[in-house]
Amino acid sequence: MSSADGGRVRPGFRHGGGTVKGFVHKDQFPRPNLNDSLEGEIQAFLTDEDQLHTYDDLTKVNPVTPTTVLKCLQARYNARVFYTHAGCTLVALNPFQPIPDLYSVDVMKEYHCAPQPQELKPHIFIVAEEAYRNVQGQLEPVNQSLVVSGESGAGKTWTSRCLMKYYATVAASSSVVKSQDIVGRIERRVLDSNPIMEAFGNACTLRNNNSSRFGKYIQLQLDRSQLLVGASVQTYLLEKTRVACQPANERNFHIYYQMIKGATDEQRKDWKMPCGQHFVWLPNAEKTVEEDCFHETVEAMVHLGINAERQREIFRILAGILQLGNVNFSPSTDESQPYFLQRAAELFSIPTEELQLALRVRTLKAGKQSVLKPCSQTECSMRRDCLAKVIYAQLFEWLVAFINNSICADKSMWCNFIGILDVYGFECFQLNNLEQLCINYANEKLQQHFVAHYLRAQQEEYVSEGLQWSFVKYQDNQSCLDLIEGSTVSVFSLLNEESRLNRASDCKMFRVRLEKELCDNVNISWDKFSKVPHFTVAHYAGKVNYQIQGMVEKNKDPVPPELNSLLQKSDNSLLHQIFTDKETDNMTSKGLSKVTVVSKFKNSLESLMKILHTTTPHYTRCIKPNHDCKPLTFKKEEVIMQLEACGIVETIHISAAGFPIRIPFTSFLQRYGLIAKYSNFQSESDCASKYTLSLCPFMDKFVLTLLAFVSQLDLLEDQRNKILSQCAFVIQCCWLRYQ
Ligand code: AD9
Ligand code: MG
Repeated sequence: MSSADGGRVRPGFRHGGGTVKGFVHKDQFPRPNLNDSLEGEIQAFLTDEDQLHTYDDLTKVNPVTPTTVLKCLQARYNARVFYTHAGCTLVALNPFQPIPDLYSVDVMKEYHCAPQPQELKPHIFIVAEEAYRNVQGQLEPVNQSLVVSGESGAGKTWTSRCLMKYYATVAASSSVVKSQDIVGRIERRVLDSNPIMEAFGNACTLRNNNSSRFGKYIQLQLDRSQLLVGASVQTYLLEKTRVACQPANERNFHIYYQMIKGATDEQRKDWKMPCGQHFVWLPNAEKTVEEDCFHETVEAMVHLGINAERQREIFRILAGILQLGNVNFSPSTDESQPYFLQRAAELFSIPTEELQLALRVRTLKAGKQSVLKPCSQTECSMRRDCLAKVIYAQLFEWLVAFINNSICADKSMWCNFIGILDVYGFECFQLNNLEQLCINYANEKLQQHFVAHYLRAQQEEYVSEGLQWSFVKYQDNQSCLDLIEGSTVSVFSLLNEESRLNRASDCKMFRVRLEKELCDNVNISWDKFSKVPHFTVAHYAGKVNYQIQGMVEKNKDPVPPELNSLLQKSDNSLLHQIFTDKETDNMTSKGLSKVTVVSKFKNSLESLMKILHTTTPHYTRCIKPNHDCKPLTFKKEEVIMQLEACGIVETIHISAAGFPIRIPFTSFLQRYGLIAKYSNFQSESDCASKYTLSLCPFMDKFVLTLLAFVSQLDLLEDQRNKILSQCAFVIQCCWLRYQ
C-alpha cells in the first residue's frame, strides 16, 4: 500500500462499480471538507506535495479539486506511474512509449494470484481481475463489462488489447490441454482477431497513428470453470468513407499500406500493384507506422482459418478498389481511364464494359420501362466512390462474421461473459462531418451510461439506504443526447426526414429546419456569418462544429442498384457471396436504403446499452497527456479538459464521500468473525448488524449492504486488533511459562 494509506491493511476490499450486491462499502480516507476555505485546503494539501505520487487512489487526495487531482496525476506521471484509482474508476495515463515489463505474463500472474489484488499497485490488471472474480459471483454469476473510454489516442485500444491478453493468459485452458497445437487454441485465435480487425478498421489520423475507425464490443465467453472457451465480436459503424476519401494528412486503412510494403513480387504482380505505382487513394504512403505489419495480419488470418485462396480473393478485391481510385472521369484524361478501369474489373472478376456502364450510365425506371441516362462527371465519381465504399464495408462485415464463426463457442459450452468495449474516441476537428457526429454521439451514450449507472444511481442508492447525503452535482449529458437522438425534434430526426424526402435542396432545407426547429435548444448554436454552413453542438467533452454540406447524402448512403447486381455476377467467389448474401430488401428502387445511417447506428448503440445494463460495469478512463503523442509529456491544460469532461472530480467526490470500497460478506466474517466470538454478540450476523445500517435478505444468505458510519469499520479494526494482541499476550505468557 502507499504511504498515503497509512500502511493500514485493507481487508478484502473491492473497488465497486456502484450497484454490485454482496459487498459492504467503506470510506477510510480523509474526506474533503468542502465547507472550509478552499484556498487554505489547497495550501494544506500542497505542503504534502512530495508525497503526491504515492496517492494510489484519488479519493485520498484532500481536498478533491480539479487542481489537486491534476497535480496528483502529474506527479505520478512524472514518477512513471500510469494508473491511479479514482473511486470506482481507473485512470490510465498514456505513456506514449512501451514500458518494459508493465504487462508481462509474470505481472499478470502476480495480479491473478494475489489474495487481494487491490492491495497491489493500481493497474489495468486489477480491473481485469476484479471482473474475473466478480463473474463467479459471490451469490450468483454476473456478466461483466469493461468500459474503456477516452478521447482519440488516449489508449483505449491498447488497454483493450491488454485486457484480452490478460484473460487469454489467466483463463487459458492450455494448462489442461497441453498437447494442443498453439495455433488451434481458442485464446490464440481470440487474440488474433485483433490484428485483422485493426488492419482493416484502423487508420493513421491526425489524432492517432492507430485510430480505430469502428467501434467494438467483444464478449469473452467463460465456462463453469472460468476458462476462456470462445468470444464474439460486435462492431459498430465503420468509417467507410475513408477508403475513397482521406482527410488531409491522414491515411487510408492500414491494410493497404501493409500490402504495399509487405507483398512479395509475385503477390504484387497478382494484385496489379507494381512498385512505384501511384495510387490516389493511398496518401502519405511514405509515412511508416508500427501497424504496417503485413506479415502479422496474414499470420492471424491463417490462425483463424482464412485459407490461401480466400486470402487471395480478399487482397484482389482490396487491390481492385485501389485501381478504382485512379479512374478519372474528366474528358481530358479519357486515355488513362480504360487502363485503371480494366485492371479494377479484372481484379473484381467482372467484365470491364459492364463496370464502365454501371459507373457511367444510370437506369431510370418509368413504369415498367427502363430508360438509360448518362451520368455527369460528378455523378460518375460519386458512383465510383460509392462502389469502393460498399465493397470495403461488405468485406469488413464478412471478415467480422468469419472471425465470429471461428472464435464463437457453442452456447452450451459457456455460461458467462466478460465484455470489453472499445469505441472510437471523441473527435473534434476544425470542421466535422456525419462520421464525427456518430463517433461523438457514441461517446455521449457511454458517458450517459456512466452518469446513469454511477453518478446518479450511486447517490440514489445512498438516499434509499437512509444515509444523510448532500447531493453532488454532476454534468448530466442527457439534454445533449436528446438534442442528437430525441424522438420528437432532434438533429437525427430532421436528418432522417430530409433523407427520406430526398429533395434536391436537402442540405439547405436541413439547415433551415435545424435553425428553425431547434432554435430554443441550448446545446446547439450557429454562426450565421460563417462561409461554411455548420452547426455547433455543445458535447460533454467540448463544442464541435459540424459541416452541413453532404450530411443528408451521407445519411442516405445510396447504392445504385446497377452496382449491386454487377457485383453479384463476379467470378471472385467471395465478392459474389458477399453481394448475394447482402440484404436487398431494404433498398428502394433508387438504391436508397430505407434504414438511414444514423437510425441504424442509433439502434445498434441501443442494443449495446441494453447489454451493458445487464452487466456489472467497470470503467477505465484513458487520458491523453498531450495532443502531440509525445512520450512522457504531461500538458496540464490538455489533461484538465479531459478530466473535467468525464466528470472525474464528481466521481471522486461521490466515491470518496460515499462508499467506494466494498467488502464481500464472507471476507467481512473472516476478518471480524472473531469479534463475535470474543465479545458479547450472539452470532457473527449479530455482530455485523450492530455495525451496519441494514442487513437485507438476498437468496438464502444475508448480504451486508452499507456500513452506516465510516468510523464503524475503524471500530471493528480496533476491536480486532485488541483481541489479536490479547491472544498474542496469552500465547507469549504460555511460551514463557513453557520455557
Ligand atoms: V482512437 O479513439 O481509436 O483514435 P485510442 O484507441 O484511445 O484512440 P490507442 O489505444 O490506439 O488510442 O493508443 C494510441 C497510442 O498510444 C498507441 O498506438 C500506443 O502507441 C500508445 N499507448 C497507448 N497506451 C499505451 C500504454 N499503456 N503503454 C504504451 C501506449 N503506449
Ligand atoms: Mg482505438
